[in-house]
Order: sequence, then structure tokens, then C-alpha cells
Amino acid sequence: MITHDNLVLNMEALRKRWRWASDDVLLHVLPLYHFHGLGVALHGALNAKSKVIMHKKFNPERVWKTIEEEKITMFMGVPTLYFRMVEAWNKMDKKPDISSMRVFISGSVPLSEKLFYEFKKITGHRILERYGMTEAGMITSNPYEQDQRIPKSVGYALDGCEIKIVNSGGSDAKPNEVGDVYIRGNNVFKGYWRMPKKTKESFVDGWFATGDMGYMDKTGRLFLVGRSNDMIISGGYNVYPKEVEYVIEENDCVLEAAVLGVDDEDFGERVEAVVRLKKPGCIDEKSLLEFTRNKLAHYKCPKKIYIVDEIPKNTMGKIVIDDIKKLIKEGRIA
Ligand code: MCA
Repeated sequence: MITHDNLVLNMEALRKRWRWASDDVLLHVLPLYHFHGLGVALHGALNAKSKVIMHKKFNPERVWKTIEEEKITMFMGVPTLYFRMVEAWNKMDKKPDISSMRVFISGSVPLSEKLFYEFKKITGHRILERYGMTEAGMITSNPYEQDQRIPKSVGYALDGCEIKIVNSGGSDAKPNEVGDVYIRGNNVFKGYWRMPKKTKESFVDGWFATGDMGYMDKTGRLFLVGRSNDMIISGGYNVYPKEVEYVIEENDCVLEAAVLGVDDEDFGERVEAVVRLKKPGCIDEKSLLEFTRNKLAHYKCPKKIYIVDEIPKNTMGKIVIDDIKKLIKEGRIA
């Protein structure tokens, strides 16, 4: 449940932090069914009264061309977009004139240090990384000043939002100590629609548990290190392993399945699955992939399914995802 104030106050905080003005021209290529495309890009532009140019589908070559032709000043993307834009730039014989550009902004998924510097090398721009989620709109942002944008940090709390880190002992963490990220402020939603139990569990003394893990340095700069749950973020889309596992397990040949996120250059993480069959040879990988594609959104479908004899488990009988990841990395599951 997101209120009018949540949206308006949050966009106002962004307008100030990013110096968004009515003479800006935003190139908008993100889907509108997510907070990034709708809540940040479109509402932000409306709030700042700036012009927006929209592309129905992201195409990196077209982005570069449009920046030159339309004298774009602002661009927003998830890291997958920046990765593909670097590839496209490197292939172009004549590089576009991007001198109109004021700021490139990234969010939804952590931006790697490698990509940050690759982008800087070719364009001269340090991508401005920020942190947010549907439940709270935008939470932090790197400073506007180029030299203060640091890779692997999502910056400082926006106006109206407070952050605290709680360590594993349940106390407020010291600077640089990793813990759970909690937030409160005028950007935080009122709860999950018709889910009172989930809502209650998500707030502690008025602080919202983001589910992200991180630390703050002495100056209050936030660094994220991972998620406290096993959610996979693929190209900016959230994928819950359980949902995919349940679908795979609907197949009559499948005894059990484990779904995991594997590092991927393009998507950041990609979905893969390890499956144990009821009877050897009952189904092959291709047919099982096809089965998932008929039942799930494509971005949730595993890019690869390994059929194995045993799925690694601990003594309690619980699947150990880290062990599966290790076996895949070492080529022992292939
Ligand atoms: C497409 N595919 C994907 C993804 N996108 N698979 C895994 N993860 C994905 N994200 C599949 C397609 O179904 C297709 O499968 C194959 O990958 C290649 O598709 P392609 O044409 O390359 O994909 P695309 O249409 O170019 O899309 C890639 C994309 C898109 C542009 C990066 O995923 C995207 O727009 N992501 C942004 C999502 C976003 O806005 N998230 C914000 C969430 P096949 O060939 O097998 O059919 S809001 C949020 O997180 C908070 C509030 C925040 O902080 O912003």
C-alpha cells in the first residue's frame, strides 16, 4: 500500500539529489510495470516537469543514437542495460556525441565495479548508483558530484529516509559492521495489501526490514553485501526460487528440484536448476525446460537444468544451495 505522500515526497527528494530540472530530457527505456520505470523515471520526470522520450523496447544502439539526436540529459537503467550499452559502443565505428548527457543512473541490482569503470573509460561518466525497492521507493543515492560517486556503494539516505543496520546480536551495528538493513521514513509503504501477517513481520518498532544485508561507514555511506533471503535478481527482475521449484516439481518425472542464482555477465544472476528424477531417463533437460516455459514468465525459467542422481543436503535433510553452486563451479555437476 503506497500512499500519495510516499510517491510525491520521494520524487521531491530525488529531484533535489539529482538536480532534476524542467530543461532535462530523460530517455526512458524501462518497463512501466515496475517501480524503477514507473515510480522513478516517469513520476520523477513529471514531478520535475521535464521532457521524456520513451522507447518501447530497449535497444543499446538506438539508445546511443537517441542520446545524440535528442540531446538527452538523463538516462536510467539496470546493470544489464549498461553492460549491453558498453558492448554496443565498442562495436560502433563512429562513436555518438553524448556531450548533452548530465547523468547516467543505475539501480534495482548491484552494479559491479568492473562495469562502473568500463563505462567510465568509454564515456567519461561515473554511473550514479542508487538503492530502492517497491516497498519504499528510493532509499539512498550516491552524491550528484561525479568524484563522490563510488562503485559498490549505493550512497547516502535520501531526504526523509533513515537507515539503521542491526547486527546478528540484534544491536545497532558499529560503522563498517555488516547487518540487516532497516529503514523508516516518508518513503516507506503502509504494508502489504491484504497480508496483515506479512506486514507485521516486516516491521520492527516502526522500522521496515528490507531483507538486504549491508554496512555503513563512519560518514553514513551505505554498502550492500547481499540478501538475507535466497531471492535471485536476474536483469532487474526478482525471482523466488520456491516458485520455480514448485513448477518443476509439478512434472510427473521429477522427484525434487533446487533452484539457484548463478553469476552471469549480462543478467548479473541467471536462474539454473538441479533436478532429481523419479526414474532415470524419464525426461531430458530440453523437455523439462520446455515444460517450465509453458508455465512461467520467461525471465523466471531456468537457463539450464542439470539432471543429477543426488542433490546435496545437510544432516537435517535441507538442500544446501552453496554446495550445489560449488559443484557447478568445479564442473562436478555438468
Ligand atoms: C529477458 N529475459 C530474461 C530477462 N529479461 N531472462 C532473465 N532475466 C531477465 N531479466 C529472457 C527473455 O525472455 C528471452 O528469453 C531472453 O532472456 C533474451 O531476451 P532479450 O531480448 O535479450 O531480453 P530483453 O527484452 O532485451 O530484456 C532484457 C532487459 C529486461 C532489457 C534487461 O530484462 C529489463 O527491462 N529489465 C529491467 C527490469 C526492471 O526494470 N527492473 C526494475 C524492478 P528467450 O529467448 O528464451 O525467450 S523495480 C526495482 O527493482 C526497484 C524499485 C528499484 O530499485 O528499481
